[in-house]
Amino acid sequence: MLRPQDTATRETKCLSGMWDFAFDAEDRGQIEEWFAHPLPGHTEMAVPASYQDLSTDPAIRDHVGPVWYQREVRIPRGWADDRVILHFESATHAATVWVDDVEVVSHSGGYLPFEADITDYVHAGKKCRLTVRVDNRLSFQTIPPGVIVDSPDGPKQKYWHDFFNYAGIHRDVWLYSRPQAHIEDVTITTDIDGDDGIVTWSVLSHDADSLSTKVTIFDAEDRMVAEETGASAQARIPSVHLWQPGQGYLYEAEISLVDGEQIVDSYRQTFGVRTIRVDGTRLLINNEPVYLTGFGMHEDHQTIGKAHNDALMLRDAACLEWIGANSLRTSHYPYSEHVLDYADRHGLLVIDETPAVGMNMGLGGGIFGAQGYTTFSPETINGETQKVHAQVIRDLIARDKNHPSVIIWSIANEPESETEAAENYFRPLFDVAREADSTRPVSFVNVMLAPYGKCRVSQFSDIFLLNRYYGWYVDTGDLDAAERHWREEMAGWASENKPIIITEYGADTMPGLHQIPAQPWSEEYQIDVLQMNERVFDSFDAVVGEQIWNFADFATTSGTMRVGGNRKGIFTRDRQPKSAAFHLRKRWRGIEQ
Ligand code: GCB
Repeated sequence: MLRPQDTATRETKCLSGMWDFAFDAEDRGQIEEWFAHPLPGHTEMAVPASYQDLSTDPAIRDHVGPVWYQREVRIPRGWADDRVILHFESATHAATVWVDDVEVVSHSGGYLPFEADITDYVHAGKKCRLTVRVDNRLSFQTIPPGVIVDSPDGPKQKYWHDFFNYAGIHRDVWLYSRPQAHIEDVTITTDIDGDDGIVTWSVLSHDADSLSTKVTIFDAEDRMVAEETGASAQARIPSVHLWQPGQGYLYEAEISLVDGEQIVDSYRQTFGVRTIRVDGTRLLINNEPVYLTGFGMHEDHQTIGKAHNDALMLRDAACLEWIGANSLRTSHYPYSEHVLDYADRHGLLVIDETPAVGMNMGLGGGIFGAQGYTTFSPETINGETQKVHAQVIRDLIARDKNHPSVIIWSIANEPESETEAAENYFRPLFDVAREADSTRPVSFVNVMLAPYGKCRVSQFSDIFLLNRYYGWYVDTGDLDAAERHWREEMAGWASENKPIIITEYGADTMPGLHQIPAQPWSEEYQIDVLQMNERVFDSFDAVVGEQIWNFADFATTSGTMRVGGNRKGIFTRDRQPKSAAFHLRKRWRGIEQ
């Protein structure tokens, strides 16, 4: 699937803005055919936004089930000869879409794009009614999983991941036009040969048997540097400008379907020329070792919840730069493509994660009350879930494969991984990822409950991604013991001849709480926990990256472990620094204050 784009042959119309909106607490909308007329009792809703925090009504924040969005749209009059596509960058977690009375697409999974060709149901220059039913329910067969529990007050959604179950249309909605014969997909991979870059592409087209494919490559100054014909072909860029950490140099491939001199369809794909390789305990980009600094993040903001907003993204990016972060993990789901575009342009390194989080009833038992469930079983996470999981891995890679910033695929966060059932569940999923992309390391994020020697899934990882809370969830307040235990465990992982990135470590911290001697929850203790971790990382060559949990405080489900959400942020939820931010700025950039 390509992104909506304005080119010589394609046009876009953004449908973000105000839509009509209705809750469907009793799930009657489909039977009553709400798509066929104005939504009953509708109010207004902003798109994109999570709907939960826009109101003051607890029933809205706690709503379990479908909500409906509706608006009219006029199809541009110039699109009469084109295909008309309706494209959603994401809708969380499941969506069904109607154009007037016709159902045009259904999609499951809250963080990846989907679209429908609606040409047959609309007319250029005429209006149509768009209706979208968005469902926030999670089950054992969704990624992430959850379960609906009945209660005297109605259904309650349980889930085992530590972030609030925001829902709604979280990213832009588009109408776009494309020609009848068109480009459907493009995959670009790169290599380096001496001073030159080698660019290999594969272009998939529809209804284009009699057409040829032409690819023209431009550098960042818009100078043409290579041109070749062929749907699967290669070009050489002499004296190539590499994409490097911190310097996101981008080329653009203009892909054209041509009939002689006539351009039938055209699409632009940016890319960077760089290589990634794991060599023993080193992670190499362009054959040079890299060390990752940065954070596990969240798409999470006051009021708009999980919606993407360019302005807020820029504030996050400014904080990342200020502190000296060169990387981030899209914990715990695929982020907006605009985040990856930004990372591409600025040379940020991204660990790109699927939404497979909360697949660990052992962990859930402690924090989220998952007692009584078995993680992998015919009644819980089962073969059907595994198929959905495989598809989400394919879809993530299909969406993000051309982003040079993406350097590692993470296929899950902290699943159960110490059991035979886990080994059987995950083995084929690593194969799925490697079949979809053989150019990047594949991994998953290991949890503390499956430490070195116990984990049965890490054997499949190209690189170890470890989340460890020494000094917080274990050895709380006792950093001497924490450091001793951490070193003992790290020695095990470091003996495996694979690189290690610590993808989570940290401590909940209330901004403004100061204590000497430092105690958990104080700003001083957060710094002490970081320093203890840094001593451990700095004494193992196999550690090639440190990503703190979390970039900023974020919303969670309510519970006795959370005070107004998760407070492990180095920045507050409104992106102001806690004391630890200055410590990190010194470590990562050498800048005092
Ligand atoms: C974890 C999870 C993350 C949580 C974090 C915490 O291990 O991966 O989603 O938010 O711990 O703060 O407990």
